[in-house]
Amino acid sequence: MKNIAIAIVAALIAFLIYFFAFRQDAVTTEALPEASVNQSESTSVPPSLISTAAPGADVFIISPGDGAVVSSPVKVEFGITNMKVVKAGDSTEFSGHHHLLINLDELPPMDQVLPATEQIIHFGGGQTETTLELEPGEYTLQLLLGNHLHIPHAEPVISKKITITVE
Ligand SMILES: [Cu+2]
Repeated sequence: MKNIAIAIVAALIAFLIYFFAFRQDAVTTEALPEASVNQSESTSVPPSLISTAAPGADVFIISPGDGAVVSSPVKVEFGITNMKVVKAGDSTEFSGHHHLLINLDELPPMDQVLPATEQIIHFGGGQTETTLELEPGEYTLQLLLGNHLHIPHAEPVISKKITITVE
């Protein structure tokens, strides 16, 4: 029975990796909805699936700078300290992949698999930059590292939230 349970869990994890791996890059953000992450229906993952972050781990947005006035398309560069950027599915110690949070007022649960939405963009290919097509307006951007299973680390590695204006 134990083997069957392990097989089921392995299949589920494989599916999640497959699901997210094909959802990067194609980023369009016309008509972003207001932040709305539903926390009521999800459940926490087992602690064994949550990874530890290295001491001093940090992520930050290299550019644009906080308060920048830019024109679309907007190139966003991701910075990282004391952690390694890897592809989704790679469970190397002290590693993860970037997630860009756009206009997200309320953070998603930190002990669950991050959903893939227009406001939570996964970079499961290990990308360290992206280009956003944005309508004119004000936007907030924030980075959040996820582990091989798209789950934030035990001490979430999350950037300061910046605000940019697209002209
Ligand atoms: Cu992810």
